[in-house]
Amino acid sequence: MTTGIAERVSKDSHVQHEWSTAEIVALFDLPFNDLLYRAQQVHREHFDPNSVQRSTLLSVKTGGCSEDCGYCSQSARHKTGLERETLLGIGEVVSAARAAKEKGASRFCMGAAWRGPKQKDLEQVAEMIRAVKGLGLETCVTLGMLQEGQAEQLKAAGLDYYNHNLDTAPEFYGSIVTTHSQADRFDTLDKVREAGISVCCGGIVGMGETRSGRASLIAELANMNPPPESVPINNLVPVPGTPLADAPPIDPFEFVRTIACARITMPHSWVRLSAGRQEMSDELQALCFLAGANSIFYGDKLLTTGNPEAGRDEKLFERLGLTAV
Ligand code: SAM
Ligand code: DTB
Ligand code: SF4
Repeated sequence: MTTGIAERVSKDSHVQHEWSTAEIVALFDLPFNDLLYRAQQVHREHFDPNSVQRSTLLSVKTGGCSEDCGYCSQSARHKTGLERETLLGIGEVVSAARAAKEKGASRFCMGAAWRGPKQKDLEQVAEMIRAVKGLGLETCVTLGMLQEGQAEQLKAAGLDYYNHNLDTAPEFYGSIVTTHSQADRFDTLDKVREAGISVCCGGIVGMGETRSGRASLIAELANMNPPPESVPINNLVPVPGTPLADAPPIDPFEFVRTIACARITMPHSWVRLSAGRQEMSDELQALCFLAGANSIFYGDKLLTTGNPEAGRDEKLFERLGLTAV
């Protein structure tokens, strides 16, 4: 029996967290080599250090989202010049999934720019999940907030993972998003868990948060009971027209430290080196793998922004002796 996450948050003062923010700040503060050594030790206890899981993303409904997330190209409130698209047809989704499988992805993730799905939309997404699952791929969707009963419908269609991020420290969340709260996010995460779907939940760094803010986000993730099976760590992709277009980039070593802290505090989770990889050198990505990242998005596009071409990733895997899960 898992503890309800929303319940844990509303009774926050009574919760005995396994990881305090201060403990995670102390990890961040370690000399870089000590932190990486510790992360690598934890990584090797629980995973093959030379295997990396690969998921391909597809935006099945792009743009026009009612929410005001300050980083997002798809919010209707920001003038990003992104063209809105309606929900893709099943044929397009199946051919993209088939191509992803042929290129060597093991999971196919479908994202929709919604506050949450309407019942009619959910039925169409369920059909997509059934079709993708039928190709022998693991399935993941990210559709926003779920209503009662919707997680069960997704589970019945064959959904393996639901992605719903906490995105940033609780004390910073209101500076980035005002149209929903972290409590709303926890409510959906509880529904996903209760339906028996694996949880994919992480966040974004480089939005102007402090080191303590990054530690506080990691503490929230690590103290979930159980922690998410998959933890995407996104480096902000600054999108012109969004409030965060000019956010100063995070020091790359601080990004690696964030990965290492996630690995140490969530030893059994897949830690995903997510958005922002296109702007990273091969050397920086290698450091992220050394710090315990063992999953990536694979394919030329994320949802609306770029990702390294599959060929570049293939070469990097070969140079580092990595194998795909
Ligand atoms: N609407 C759904 C939601 O908010 O959960 C699903 C789609 S949303 C685009 C999925 C995640 O992508 C966000 O939670 C955020 O972590 C990440 N993301 C969005 N825009 C980003 C950006 N510009 N840079 C880095 N990560 C981003
Ligand atoms: C996640 O944490 N990162 C992915 C996935 N979950 C859905 C999305 C990254 C989006 C980056 C910006 C874009 O392409 O629009
Ligand atoms: Fe973007 Fe999702 Fe926020 Fe909508 S809810 S603006 S798609 S991150």
